Amino acid sequence: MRGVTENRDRSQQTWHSAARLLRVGLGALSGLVAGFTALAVAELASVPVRQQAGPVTAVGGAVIDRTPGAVKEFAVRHFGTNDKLMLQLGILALLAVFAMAIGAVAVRWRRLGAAGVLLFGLLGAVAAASRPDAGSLDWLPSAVGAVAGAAVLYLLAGRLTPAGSAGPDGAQEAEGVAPEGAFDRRGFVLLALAASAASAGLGALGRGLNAAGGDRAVAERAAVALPVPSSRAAALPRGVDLKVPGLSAFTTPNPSFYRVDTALVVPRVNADSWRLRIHGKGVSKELNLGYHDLLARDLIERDITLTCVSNEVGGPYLGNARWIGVPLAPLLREAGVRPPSRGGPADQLLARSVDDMMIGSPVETVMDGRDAMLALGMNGEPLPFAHGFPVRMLVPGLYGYVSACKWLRDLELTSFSDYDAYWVRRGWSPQAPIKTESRIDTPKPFAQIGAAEGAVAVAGVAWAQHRGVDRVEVRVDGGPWHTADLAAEDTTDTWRQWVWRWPATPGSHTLEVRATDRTGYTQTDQRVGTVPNGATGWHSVVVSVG
Ligand SMILES: Nc1nc2c(c(=O)[nH]1)N[C@H]1C(S)=C(S)[C@@H](COP(=O)(O)O)O[C@H]1N2
Ligand SMILES: [Mo]
Repeated sequence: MRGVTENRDRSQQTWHSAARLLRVGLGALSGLVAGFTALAVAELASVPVRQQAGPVTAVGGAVIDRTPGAVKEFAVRHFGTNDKLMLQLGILALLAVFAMAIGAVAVRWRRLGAAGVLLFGLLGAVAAASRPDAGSLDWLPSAVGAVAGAAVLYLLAGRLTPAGSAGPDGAQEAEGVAPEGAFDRRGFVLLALAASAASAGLGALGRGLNAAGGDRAVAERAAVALPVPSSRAAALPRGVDLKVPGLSAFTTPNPSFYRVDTALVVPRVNADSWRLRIHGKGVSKELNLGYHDLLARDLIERDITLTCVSNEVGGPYLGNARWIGVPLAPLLREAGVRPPSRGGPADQLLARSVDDMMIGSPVETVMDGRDAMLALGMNGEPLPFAHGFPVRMLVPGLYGYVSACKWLRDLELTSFSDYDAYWVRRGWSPQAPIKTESRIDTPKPFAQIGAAEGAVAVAGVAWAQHRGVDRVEVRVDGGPWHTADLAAEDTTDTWRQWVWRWPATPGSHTLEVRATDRTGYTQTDQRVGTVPNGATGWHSVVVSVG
């Protein structure tokens, strides 16, 4: 007798724990559905606010804002331009895990589960409101989404509790005989499906409407005809491009031009309503200009090689383009600005973007006669959105983070002592001219080179913007330096290709390169990292021949 009872107990226990497990699993699923609802509703709610206020973008942006320089370095280095995609996928994965946990909790404690969703919404709302460019309603999408998600979880969890399976009269509940495994399966499945479908619909609608806002900007950009610049760039000298296989093209095509910025969503600014304000210390006549005001001014066309301070030795974060823009110094003079050397009170030109990036450049440098410009065109077309449409700043010779503000909207004359720009607060130097560097583009690291090839073309680029590249040398296995052939020079503001024909011998070899600029400075072999003002050291590549 006793044995039989025990057996029955045990099988009932197994049944109970299996049922409990199923309910917990379905709870986790409910959490996922609720999370999906929250995100979808938030996406739709972000339409009247702004796309960047959506919770994933807001949290991602807040993470970026708080990421120390070194970690950002790591992300850029390992994920390249995919760093933002990785960040968003990471946030979504974390969110999914938490949503499942909250859902599992909600099976037992519905209110607690719903509160958990609201708490997450609060997190999103706080993140959104804390962005430097946050509008007063940026918290709203996260909040609305969280309320919808919490409601869905509360209802779904209700189907999973035995009480929820009770008839309208509550008979089962009252009798307390609901078997452990019993719950409103049909109700649960229907509700989960309905919530998922509705969320998918609302989310898609939100996405579509957000994209439509961008479409207007796309149409405006497509309608822009860049005027012929009054000061054109000379045709590229012959021999500026050595056309060695594997060597970077002299002019970098727009689609392959590197991109470094903090924007999770590329701003699609409407050119027609865009304004630029120039104001601040020492400005006697504030300027307020529209896009068409800039197009109507005298324009210059210049080749400039842009470089990111995060570019490691041998790294990919530089590119060369033919830019069209409004010369910046005359514009500043019109506003009454004098450089510090002429008694001007402001030494920092602080550029702000529509996404509230803040980039500070030395007024002295901007006004020293170099081709600092408000760029409107890049390689024959209006700036691509990813590169700052409608207007970005460029100062030849300075790293992008201290000169090249994209999606510009405001220029303020201020002082370095009064104001630290975005990257400066994160440990980077307030001022940073581009360092003289060189890179081996071919052969690639660890290339296997056939023995029969004879002279191997070792080729790459060297740059020392606004000083000019004077000489490039290559050495093999720490031996004597060999002077490479330099391509024709376009301008001192552009990089320069080089090639050295290497009489390769079989075996494993280390190739090293160093450049000397027109000031007579030869690149140091001392390796320093990118923080705080740019990497130094010789690029080296190990290859094997034979
Ligand atoms: N608005 C905005 N402008 C920005 C940045 C940014 O994060 N936001 N990054 C700067 C940095 S660090 C660099 S190197 C250049 C890169 O310009 P690109 O993306 O067109 O190559 O843009 C600069 N301008
Ligand atoms: Mo940069």
